[in-house]
Amino acid sequence: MAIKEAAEFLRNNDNFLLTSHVNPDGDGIGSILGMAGLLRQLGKSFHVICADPPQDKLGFLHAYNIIETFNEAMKGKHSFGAAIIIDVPHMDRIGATVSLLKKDAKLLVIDHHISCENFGTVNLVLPEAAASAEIVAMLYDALGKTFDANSAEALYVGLCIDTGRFRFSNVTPAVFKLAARLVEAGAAPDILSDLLYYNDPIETKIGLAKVIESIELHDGGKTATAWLDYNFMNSEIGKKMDDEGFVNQPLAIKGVENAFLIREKEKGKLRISLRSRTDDVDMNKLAEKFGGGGHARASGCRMDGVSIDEAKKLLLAALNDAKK
Ligand SMILES: [Mn+2]
Repeated sequence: MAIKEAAEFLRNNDNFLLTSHVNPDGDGIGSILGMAGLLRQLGKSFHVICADPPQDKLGFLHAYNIIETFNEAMKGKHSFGAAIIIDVPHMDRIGATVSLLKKDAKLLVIDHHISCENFGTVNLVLPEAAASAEIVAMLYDALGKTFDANSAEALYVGLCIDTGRFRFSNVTPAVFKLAARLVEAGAAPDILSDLLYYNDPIETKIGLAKVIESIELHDGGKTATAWLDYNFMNSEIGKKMDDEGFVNQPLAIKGVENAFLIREKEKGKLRISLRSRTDDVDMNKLAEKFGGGGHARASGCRMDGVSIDEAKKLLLAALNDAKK
């Protein structure tokens, strides 16, 4: 039903703002580029604008150059009456691009976060989908369109990133079926894997060493914590490294079920990644206790005004409570 409504939304509107969350990641970018390909086939006009520049490492995507980064001057140029907002659980997360929307703008929200607030005029929110890219692909089918090579590549990247390289519990037969169709349409798994995962700047490897060194086991070895402090995060190395996958280091230890990675990018402001590889703890709920959210096995939150040590204690205590 929501699929039909979303397809209608695309048919009945035009001149869209197409956007994702602040600091857009592989699924956000892959999904909006995949959607851009669909809009082009529908003969629609649109602008792809995000609040922040996409990650450099996604620069290999063939459609990458259509992504614009928000600037204040855009306010005088654009006032969109319709927007497609992808991989965004609540309105604040689109950041400054909100100022490019008319007050009564119609919004199509496409998302797979369980915490999504359904803030759109039409909401296509499917928490069972592995990636927002999977939902965008459903819209191709609903509208009877086929993937062009650039869109297939972008959607494949979204799918690959949000399934942890087809490894997480969200991987279903449907994910592999879609991946197969995207490969048929031109996505090259070997080339894309190389570009995504075997292409690290040296700074990332040095950062990784630092994270591994910081790992501590708790709870009889079932929980692992790791951290990067303000000084390292703001060193020359810290600024150049890509720390996106770092939380997998503490998680990938034999016997570890839950992991927390604490990063202090700004003084006194902690960003925390929460991961689990069992269903014993809901990391979305745990993150919500601290004002964050995400998925049951992968979520994030922030803490202000506490030290890394205090944050560790708060997280471990909350984890203990969540298990009861
Ligand atoms: Mn996603």
